[in-house]
Amino acid sequence: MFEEAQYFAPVATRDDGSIEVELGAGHPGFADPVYRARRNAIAALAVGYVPGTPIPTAEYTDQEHEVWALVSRELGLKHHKYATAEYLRATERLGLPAERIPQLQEVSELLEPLTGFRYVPAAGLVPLREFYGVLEDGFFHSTQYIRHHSTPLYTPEPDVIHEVIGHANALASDRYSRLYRLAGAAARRVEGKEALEFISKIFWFTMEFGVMTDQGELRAYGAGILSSYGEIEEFRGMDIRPLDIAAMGTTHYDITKYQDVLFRAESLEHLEDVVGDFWATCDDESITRLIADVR
Ligand code: NLE
Ligand code: FE2
Repeated sequence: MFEEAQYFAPVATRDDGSIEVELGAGHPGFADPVYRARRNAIAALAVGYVPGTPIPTAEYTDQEHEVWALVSRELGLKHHKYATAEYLRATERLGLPAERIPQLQEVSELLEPLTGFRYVPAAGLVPLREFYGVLEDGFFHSTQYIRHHSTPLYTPEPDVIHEVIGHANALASDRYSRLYRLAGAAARRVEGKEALEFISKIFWFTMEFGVMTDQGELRAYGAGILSSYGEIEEFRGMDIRPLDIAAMGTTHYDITKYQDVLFRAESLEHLEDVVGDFWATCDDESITRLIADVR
């Protein structure tokens, strides 16, 4: 029940000190050596990063900027139809560039005055407790490389489009960013691995892939749906279940595919009441009880 889908890819250091970020065989860039080299070089910028210092600049190629511009345009159109009003308001507040990839430093500087959130570059593999824990302090770990140009509509791993168009826009909302911070506080409060994984699954089915009733229809607020112009066209047809802490915390998912099980909140207040309150109050004992009830 608790096999962990890897969120960030593992990183290996080669003998010459350069790094290799693991890439699954199903990734569209798997057989493209030029892409793999770019991904490794951009990921290397994050190695040794000290929080609070400027995030190193990634010199993106024209082709990479074009991928951003294309995805940005497609998502801009689809968000009006499929994203929640709160997310749409937050995108206006943040004001990301549409024609070029913004630097993470720039994203961080746009975000901080709004909700206090700052970006931290991640080469790969950030331990769960670290990734979630620092959310409480307003730090968000982010990849800096971009998806493969052959498949702009969907990528099976977090990339700069997902982190920024999906997450930074949501983090520009006072109410969503508060939920991220509560997830962080919960992750720090628990001691057991099972409890931490339970919290991370609630995060997955809400801040990553959450949907809710909004303006009378099913709309997405989860970053993983909002960063893919392929998946965003499909989520309304998936298996939509009622928001339920025990169910979300124990349902298996595969990060590399369109999510076929989604959980629906009835409103933003409903999400805050159920998930916000859970994160604000949960501990190892209460989570163990929830898991036992499901089994
Ligand atoms: N599938 C997402 C996208 O294509 O934007 C990225 C991974 C989200 C966990
Ligand atoms: Fe994400």
